[in-house]
Amino acid sequence: MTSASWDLLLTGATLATFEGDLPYGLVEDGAIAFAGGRIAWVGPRTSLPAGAEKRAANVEHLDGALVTPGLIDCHTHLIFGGDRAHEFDLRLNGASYEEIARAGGGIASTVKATRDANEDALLAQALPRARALIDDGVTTLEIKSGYGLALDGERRMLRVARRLGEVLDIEVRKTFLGLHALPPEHASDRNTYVSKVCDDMLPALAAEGLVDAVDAFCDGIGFTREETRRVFERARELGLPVKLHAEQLSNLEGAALVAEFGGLSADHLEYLSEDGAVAMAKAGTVAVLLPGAFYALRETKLPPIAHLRRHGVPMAVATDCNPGTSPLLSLRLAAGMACTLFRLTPEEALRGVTVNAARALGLSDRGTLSVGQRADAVLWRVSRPAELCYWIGGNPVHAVYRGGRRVSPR
Ligand code: DI6
Ligand code: FE
Repeated sequence: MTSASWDLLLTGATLATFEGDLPYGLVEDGAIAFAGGRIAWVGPRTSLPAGAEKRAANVEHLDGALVTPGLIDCHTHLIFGGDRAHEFDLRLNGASYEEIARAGGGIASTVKATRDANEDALLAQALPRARALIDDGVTTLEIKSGYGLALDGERRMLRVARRLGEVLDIEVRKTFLGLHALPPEHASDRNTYVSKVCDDMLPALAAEGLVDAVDAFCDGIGFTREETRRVFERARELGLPVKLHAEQLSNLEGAALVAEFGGLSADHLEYLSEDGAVAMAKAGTVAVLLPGAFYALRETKLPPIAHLRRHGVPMAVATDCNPGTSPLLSLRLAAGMACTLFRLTPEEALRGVTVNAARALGLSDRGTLSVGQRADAVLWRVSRPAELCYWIGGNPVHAVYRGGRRVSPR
């Protein structure tokens, strides 16, 4: 008996590889093999080498079921204290945002609840949210800080992000979002806060290995271009990539700014100008579309998809999971909403939660089904890729593999 060289061989699969020129990179009656946490073989079943089934420790025949790369949620604020469901209720009973904010609500209430929670409490609250995303097909998750807004609180959030990845055996990419909101103690002195972010918080957290990328909220109710530029310059000195919440509620030309720094992504983009799209295309900056926030805010201004397509800007889709503007716990639903609300094609939306989401995180070892990539894959109980965007609700996941290991169902 020969010893197995593949850990798992899946045959009779419909593979959406997102490789090559075919729509979805589709391979009908395909086969895919994992070995040592990587994809060792992928292609039509009829091209498998002779005796392939004997080379595998485990073989599963899928009867036409769909396999995609593991989904990548490239923009979340998954770690936070409390929630804002009560405010949602108050608003739908007639209270205004202003009244709620005056009563200490809004983002300030999440900052307070996050500051009041210790690491274990934050982890316990985030776990079911992360599990919901994983059970829905996610194998790589980005999580931002930004509800601590001081060194201790930001550190706590990023440490919890790291622990979450360890506990759940998925990869968590950690993004420092010190310029998310002005903390109450700096309400009348924003310059000091920006200096603290650039000179104290970011260098300290980067030295602790807690920062994979740096983000900011560049907007009328967030931070100016000049403030954003300051934190980007510090990120560049530290060798860290940047990304930006840009053009969500108004056009401050944040997309051009993040492109100037060769940024990984510009996110939201409802108010993006065509010039901004051109700058992103030149820099290779990914457009991350967040239909959950568009929906929850009942936004009416659509991101300029035609400009993004015309200039060849890669588009990703993410949940933006956060307690204020996008309490969304399904990346597959985000992809569906990108189709229904933003008119992406299902192929664009699915490239947006796989290969282009990997790019938005600067990761080249995942996002497609091809030899040498990480063995991150989802087996679905559907047979056509478009179904992933078409069905609303339900749970079509059969199994989720990360690095060749099954992470859902557990
Ligand atoms: N844009 C958003 O939509 C969220 N953050 C951001 O920069 C809102 C976060 C919250 O309301 O808690
Ligand atoms: Fe966000």
